[in-house]
Amino acid sequence: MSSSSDVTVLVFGPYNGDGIAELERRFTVRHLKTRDIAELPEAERGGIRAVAVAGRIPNAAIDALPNLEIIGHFGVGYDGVDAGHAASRGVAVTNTPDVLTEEVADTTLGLLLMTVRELGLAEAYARAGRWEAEGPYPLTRFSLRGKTAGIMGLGRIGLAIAERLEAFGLEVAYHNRSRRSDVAYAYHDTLEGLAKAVDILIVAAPGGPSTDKAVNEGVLTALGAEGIFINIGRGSTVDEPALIDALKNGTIARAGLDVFADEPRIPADLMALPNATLLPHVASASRDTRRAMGDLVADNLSAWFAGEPLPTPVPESEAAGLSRAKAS
Ligand code: NAP
Ligand code: 8YV
Repeated sequence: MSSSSDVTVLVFGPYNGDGIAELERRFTVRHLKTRDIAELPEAERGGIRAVAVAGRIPNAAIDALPNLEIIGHFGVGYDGVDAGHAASRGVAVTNTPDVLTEEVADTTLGLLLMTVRELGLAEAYARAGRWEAEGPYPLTRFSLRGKTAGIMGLGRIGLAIAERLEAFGLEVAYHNRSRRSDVAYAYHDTLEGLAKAVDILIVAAPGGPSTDKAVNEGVLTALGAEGIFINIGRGSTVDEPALIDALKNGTIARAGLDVFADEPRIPADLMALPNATLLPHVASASRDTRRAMGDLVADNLSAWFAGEPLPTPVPESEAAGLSRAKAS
C-alpha cells in the first residue's frame, strides 16, 4: 500500500476550501478548477489515483484517468457521479452521509417556516422601514398549526426532518419505495397518494433516474390549492415548469426550494413568483458541517490507500466488491 504523500488526488472542479486544505495535509493535490478534463495535460493523467469532487464528474473524465482507483464525492447525494460506470472500471465511489443530516434537517425547518410564515418577506418589510411607515406586517395566510406533513424520502435526512416536525406538533406521513419497519408514521405506496393525504409535501429523496420529475402536475394537483411544497432533495425530482404553472395558477399555494433543476440558474418565472421562497442550495452550508464533509472525503481516500475498509462507500461500489482496495 502507498503512503498518502505518494498519492496524487485530482480535485475536480469547485471545492470547499477547508476540504482542499485537509486533502493537502494528507496527499499531493492537483486542483482542476473547471470541470473540463481536457485542461489536464495528458502527461499528468497517469499520475492521478484519486479524485475529490463536489457535484458532477462526467464519465469521459473518469475514462481519461487510466490509473484512477477512487472518487470521493463531497456530498451525500452522488447523482452527479455515475457510480455504476465507475465500478465497471474498478473505481470505488464514496459519499458523505450522516455528518450533514442534522444541519440539513435544521435548514429544512427554517425553509418551511419562511415559506409558511413569510419570515423573509417580513424581515424585508422591517428593514425597509415599512413597519413604522405603514403599520404591522399583514397577517400570514398560513400557519403550521394543525397541519400534516408528508416526506418523500424518509431516509437519514427525512427521518431527522420528521423528528423535528413531530416536535413542532405536526402529524407526519411518508413515501419511500419500501415501507420502513422501524417507524410508526403512515406509509403511502405512491407519491400522489401521499400528496393527497397531506397539507405539506417535503422532498428529501435522492436525485437520479428513479426520482426524475417525480413531482409532476398530477402530484401537485393532488397536493391541492392550500398545499405547501418544500424541496431540499434535488431539483431534478421536480418537473420545474409544472411547478411554476402550479404556483402561478393556484394549483398549489406555496413552494420553498433549496434545489433547482439547472443550478445555479433559477428560472426568471420562478424568481418573479411571490409565493415561492428560494434558497441557493445552502441546506448543509455551515462552515463546521462542510468541514466535516471534507474530512470524511479525506478519511475515505486515506482508508483506501492504507488498505483499510472505506468508511462510507456508496452501495454500487459495495456491490462491486470495492469497499476496500485489493492488496497489491
Ligand atoms: P438516504 O438515507 O439514502 O435516504 C434516501 C431516502 O429516499 C430513502 O428513504 C429511500 O427509501 C428514499 N428513496 C430513494 N429513491 C426513492 C424513490 N425513487 N422514490 C421514493 N423514495 C425514494 O439519503 P439521505 O442521507 O437522507 O439524503 C437524501 C438526499 O438529500 C440526498 O441524496 C441528496 O440528494 C439530498 N441532500 C440535499 C442537500 C441540500 O443541500 N439541499 C444536502 C444533503 C442531501 P427507498 O430506498 O425505500 O425508496
Ligand atoms: C452539498 C448536498 O451542497 O450533500 C448533498 O447531497 O446537496 C449538499 O450537502 C453538495 O453536495 C456540495 O456539492
